[in-house]
Amino acid sequence: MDVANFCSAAEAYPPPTTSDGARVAFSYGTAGFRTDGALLASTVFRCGALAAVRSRVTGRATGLVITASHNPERDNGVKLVDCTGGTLPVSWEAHAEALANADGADALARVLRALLALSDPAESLHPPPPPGSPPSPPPPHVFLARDTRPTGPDLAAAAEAGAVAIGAAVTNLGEMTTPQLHYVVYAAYRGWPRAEADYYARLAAGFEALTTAAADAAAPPSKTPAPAAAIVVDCADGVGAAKLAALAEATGASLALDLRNATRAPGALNDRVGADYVQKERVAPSRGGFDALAPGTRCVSVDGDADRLVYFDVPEPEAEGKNDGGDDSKTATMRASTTIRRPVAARLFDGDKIAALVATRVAELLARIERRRSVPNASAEPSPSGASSPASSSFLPGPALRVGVVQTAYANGASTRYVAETLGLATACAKTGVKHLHPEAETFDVGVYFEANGHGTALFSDETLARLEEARRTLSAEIEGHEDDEDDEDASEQHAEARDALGAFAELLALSRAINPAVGDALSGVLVVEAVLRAKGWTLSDWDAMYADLPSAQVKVTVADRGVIVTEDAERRASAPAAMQAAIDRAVTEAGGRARAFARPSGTEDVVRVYAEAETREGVEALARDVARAVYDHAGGTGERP
Ligand code: 16G
Ligand code: MG
Repeated sequence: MDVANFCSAAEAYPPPTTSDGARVAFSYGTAGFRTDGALLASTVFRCGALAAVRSRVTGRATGLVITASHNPERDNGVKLVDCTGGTLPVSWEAHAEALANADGADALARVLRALLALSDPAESLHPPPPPGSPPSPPPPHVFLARDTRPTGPDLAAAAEAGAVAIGAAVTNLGEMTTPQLHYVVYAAYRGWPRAEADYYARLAAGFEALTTAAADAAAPPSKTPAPAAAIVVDCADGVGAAKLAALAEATGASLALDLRNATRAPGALNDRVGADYVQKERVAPSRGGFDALAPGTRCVSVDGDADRLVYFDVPEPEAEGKNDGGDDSKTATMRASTTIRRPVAARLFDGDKIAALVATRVAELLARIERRRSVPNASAEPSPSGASSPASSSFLPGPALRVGVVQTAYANGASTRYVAETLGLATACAKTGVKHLHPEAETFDVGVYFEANGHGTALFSDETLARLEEARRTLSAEIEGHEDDEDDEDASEQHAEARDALGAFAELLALSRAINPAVGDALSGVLVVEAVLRAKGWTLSDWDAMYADLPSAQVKVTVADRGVIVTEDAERRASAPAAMQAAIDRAVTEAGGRARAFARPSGTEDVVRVYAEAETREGVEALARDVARAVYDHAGGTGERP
């Protein structure tokens, strides 16, 4: 890798300065560098080099996406994708910042040389690279993609130039969603087919298998899938529009999508449309004709780079007034910001509800697989050890699978309670951002993770998939071998159980293929939600009835330096300033019942975010205000006191 060549190429990408001549400082943030697109060329050029160095150190291709997700169209950003298909390890974010902020050719060369001296990736690659065949493409190699922002082509060219200048090869994939690029890198790591068509084919085949397996198992007529009415999708005028069209084509007639806000009109991207808008404001997208839809129409919103989704519907007119004025879980920020025209209230199915839905189905399928087989006279002959059932009596030999749901501090307490108490599954809380949730989910055999804002997926470990596949094969052979035993009553009961378990295996394995295994993905999210709703014969109202959200509120507080707030316990508490946390504790105690609140510095904006939930709307508003005041008073608030 040629540092001198890189430094001379870097001269074409000078770092920006502010109006008073100071250097703009870049920080990696919750999900990469993100700011006004006009300021990013030097950062993106240097990130191209970082992705190349990371590829060299890991011995595998890495990725880079030019996107600012749900931000306004003038913004842009860069997210680095690690060779495994996940996000850049947190330990490398400091390297990215050092490179982005290196001042002058000497400093740049110094940072790069230090990086090139690294001989191993620091964190172990998970899973380890498959043994045997040499990596393809050979390192250093960077896969590159961008969303539809006007600054995208130039920034992608800058990223490519940076990677090439340091000696890497680049595959520029043009426009893609963020999860598609993650999938390309994930597939390359495993030696799988990685063309865009392969991504659609995998998802479509998984969806087909998922819906077929569920329909085969649907015994009571009430469980037969409803005819698929078109789902109305708000594409946020982003890159998801074209990709959803391609996905719908790949799935054929089994999934009808009515794509709205699928233009490339200047300024339209994320402008009062998209998952972020719908989730934060709890209203339908302001464009796309959502106000004219029949109440109850099933709708989905994705964000600008299609890595998150929320479902919603527009309630009956009489319910709408109630929802608009008194919806318990609406955020307090909503009313102030929805001034354009009276927005159409939406009944929201956020990331918490999606996680609960997916976890419910996984738990149901596992219950069918892991239940004890009925063995004639088994209860009359307890095993010598006194154990009531040998482990092998399950359709899945070996230890029970550990299924967990990973959320953040923002998850509504009612959803956590539903997962833990109604489903009986493990729950875990991670810090905000996919880079924190994903590794936590990997600690389970099946880890479902979602942020309330709609970012998430379900991860099946390789070992789990191998176990499920093996057990399914064994069971299938066993069933074929006993096809003739149907006249025997005991045998026929066992046969029915075995068939049911076989169906559950098929559905679980199909689920793992319909979902993007690399990262949360709005496209695969739609497939999975649709398949589960169909399998359960559920309407949106059935889904909504899983649990009722506790009233919650979010507010922003501006402070002189949000860095003074240090969080702990997955951001649920602050270790500093101590007086701020003490005041928050007092406010929570006063709110009583199931009240909860926290304050954390944003990783994407210069604000402190306050979240509160309580048993009543009045209670939560008072709590949010008290916590905002605690932040203002003890963490250096600026402007007007909340
Ligand atoms: C980024 C994160 C998102 C997180 C949000 C929080 C990814 C891919 N995106 O958009 O997960 O919810 O930041 O922003 O990780 P905040 O730190 O400003 O609250
Ligand atoms: Mg996004």
